[in-house]
Amino acid sequence: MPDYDVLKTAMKSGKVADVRKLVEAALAEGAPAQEILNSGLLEAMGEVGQRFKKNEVFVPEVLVAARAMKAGTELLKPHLISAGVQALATAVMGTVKGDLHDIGKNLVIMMLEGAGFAVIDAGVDVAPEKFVALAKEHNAKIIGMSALLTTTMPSMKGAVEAIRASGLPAKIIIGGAPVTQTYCDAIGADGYSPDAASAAELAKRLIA
Ligand code: B1M
Repeated sequence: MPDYDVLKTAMKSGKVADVRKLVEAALAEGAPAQEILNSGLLEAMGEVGQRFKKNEVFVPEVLVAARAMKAGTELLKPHLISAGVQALATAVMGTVKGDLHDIGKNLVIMMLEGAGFAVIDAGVDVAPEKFVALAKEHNAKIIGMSALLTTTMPSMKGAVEAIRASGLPAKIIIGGAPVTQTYCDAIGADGYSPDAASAAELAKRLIA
């Protein structure tokens, strides 16, 4: 079993090269990518978040940890995505307008790809009309939206309205730390999920 404390320490200090080395070593010794993600990278980012909340660390520290997390998740990506699976359907996935957080969005993308979806990454700060345009262009069956700020959540409502008004048949799924099932019901999205893995399961159920 890899020493996840060492990996977490490297990630929290933003040591990109060390994180890469440790993730590669964990994979080489046969640890499952999902375990490395959960027990190493996600736990470390959770701890950074708690310290950020208590003003024990500040934006630059969070940013370097986020960069290290991205470096680690990039290495895990091919292991999380099952090779050669025929795309179930296309999904468009983005972080909503005004919001620049992309780590959760990228995890959801990985899980959707792992579940067999072809995913169009709309990026961050995505306006409702961009979700509509991309979904139309790629004939998407799923539109996924992520929001990390209470101030950007309302943009999800605008996007749901724009998607419904466009007549697109795509199912809309939402998530992100402040998002809840109650909010999902209130804005008329098709589904909410609290984490990336269950977002992929939800998307599969919705297109079944
Ligand atoms: Co920001 N930030 N941040 N930040 N940041 C939070 C979100 C915050 C909770 C920190 C805090 O105060 N404790 C707080 C929001 C408070 C609020 O609104 N209630 C906050 C703030 C205030 C801000 C700024 C305003 C700070 C400032 O500038 N004063 C600013 C806003 C910038 C902007 O977006 N316009 C800001 C900036 C940043 C950084 C740039 C420094 C950096 C982002 C780097 C990046 O993403 N590339 C950052 C980070 C890293 C965080 C924390 C520490 C970590 C977020 C994260 O990546 N978590 C965060 C505190 C925290 O969460 N503990 C915080 C890991 C990620 C995997 O989780 O995205 O929740 P998450 O995804 C989860 C689930 O939510 C779910 O799946 C994932 C797990 O499997 N999920 C979905 C996500 N999307 C989904 C979609 C789905 C389904 C599930 O369906 C489609």
